[in-house]
Amino acid sequence: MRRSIMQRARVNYEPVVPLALRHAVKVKEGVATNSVDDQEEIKKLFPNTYGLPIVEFVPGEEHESKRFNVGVILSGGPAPGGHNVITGIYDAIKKLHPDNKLYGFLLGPDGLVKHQYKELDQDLIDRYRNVGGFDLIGSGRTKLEQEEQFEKGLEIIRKLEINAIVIVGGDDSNTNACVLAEYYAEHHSGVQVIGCPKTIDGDLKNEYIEASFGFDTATKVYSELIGNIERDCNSARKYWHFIKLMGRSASHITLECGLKCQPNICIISEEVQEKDLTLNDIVNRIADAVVCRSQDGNNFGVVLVPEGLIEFIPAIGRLIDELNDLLAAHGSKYVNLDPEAQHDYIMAHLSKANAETFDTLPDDVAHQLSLDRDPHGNVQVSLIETERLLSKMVAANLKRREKEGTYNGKFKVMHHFFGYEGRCSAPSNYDATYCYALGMSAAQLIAHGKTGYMAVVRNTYDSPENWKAGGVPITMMMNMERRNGKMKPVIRKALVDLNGEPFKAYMEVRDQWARETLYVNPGPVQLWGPDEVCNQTTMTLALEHGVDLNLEP
Ligand code: FBP
Repeated sequence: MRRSIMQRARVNYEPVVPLALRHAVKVKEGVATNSVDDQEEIKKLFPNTYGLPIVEFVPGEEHESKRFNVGVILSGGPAPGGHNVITGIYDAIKKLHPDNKLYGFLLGPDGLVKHQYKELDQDLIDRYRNVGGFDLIGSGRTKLEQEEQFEKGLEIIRKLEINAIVIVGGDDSNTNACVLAEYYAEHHSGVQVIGCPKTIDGDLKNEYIEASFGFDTATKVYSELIGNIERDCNSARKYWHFIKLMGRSASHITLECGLKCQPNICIISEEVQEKDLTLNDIVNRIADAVVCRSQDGNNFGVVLVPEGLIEFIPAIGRLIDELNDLLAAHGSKYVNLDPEAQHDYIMAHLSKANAETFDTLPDDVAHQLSLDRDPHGNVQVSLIETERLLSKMVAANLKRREKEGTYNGKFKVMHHFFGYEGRCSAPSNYDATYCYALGMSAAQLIAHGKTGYMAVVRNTYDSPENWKAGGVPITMMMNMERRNGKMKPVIRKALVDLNGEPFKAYMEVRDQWARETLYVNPGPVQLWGPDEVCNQTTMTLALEHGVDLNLEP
């Protein structure tokens, strides 16, 4: 892919390396850990990687490091900063021993199983510093859980003399990393496995993981777009914009963008679930705001809708749980039926209460919920057009109010879905620096013989020099959950905490934001920087005036 001027200039950005990782390090071990729940089951499933201590890197003595090779896998949806994890690993392992090698497995975990890889050399690495996307090696969602997959992986690991695998991913992929670490430890294969916390969704976090990388950049990019829409909305004054934002389950992205941009309505799925709200309750709340604003002559507004909403509406959540089990148990018979027969099949097999809920859903939503799950058993919520569903229902609600004589405004809508627009964008300074440090931490965990750990970097609200680095045993974050009809060990997702400060801050102002127009436009992330990034005309104008743009391949 041809590199843009911004990309070529941004390569020169130097992430600040935390003091904790700048020189030789040794490991300071904490006390033994326990899983967040279901301790007995998790311990039984992970006898070799359970109960390990949390580790922190502190200054140590310089000494000659053993030579080792590393394989890296990018797993799941892209997130800004992934390339910096790779450059961080590369620089750190080369510093430990110049003959160390880094291999990238292509297109996710599949690359390991199918033996598709490339060696990452200095030239390649240098081209991808601070560059968004995952395209250096690609990503994929294959679930690593079968013994044959682990054994196939072992063949290529042996061939390339790899000592450790780093899996960069979200909660599901890091669960896989832990399963792989346990398998290789149990079979004394001498292969270490380290995880790295990635996902724009922001739901892989806990006491030790402050943020999953990508969340910072993605929310900045979405907020820039939302801010622009708000400005248009306040200029043209004629549309209600329904904006769906990515985040498969948790509403962290929606809340963060809401706080940054101050839209009229910001729906938080976790609140919907906690208060046992129905789709109609949500629609009523939006319609109330539309009516109230129209009384002041403001027939426009902005509504933020989290992508995962549908699963958090309790009645629909119960329906999805039963559908998951049904599809897992009857999958092969069911997939060959035509859509109408699939609908009848589902209606015949669901419990009465869930069949009633299923029957009330618009056809397209019912159809999406009846489709195959992703390899981790998740409904593909990014394909459900919740923003259209809500706006249609609000329009019907307003029609009713019009007939009753309680509303006579105008309601014209625009729909947007922001997800893919942000998850491959150039990493913000935070994500560039954070990811580079995560890569370095992963390398140090490997050098210190650790396995079954997730690389962590903490204190990231302080200046980067003072960030702390280390590792947390992955088993510590696990509990048992139902997936594809079976109880499985998985990393517990961090949902929006309704008692946390971000949500409380929103609660205090939301009534006022719903009524008034208090939009904020945060602007673009790369608003300042070197001239060649910020002070360029359009390429059209430059080319029209004979400027040589050096369109290097
Ligand atoms: P990860 O959890 O793998 O980081 O992916 C997050 C995400 O971007 C979600 O926000 C979204 O629901 C999903 O991926 C979309 O998946 P796909 O890339 O398969 O369309």
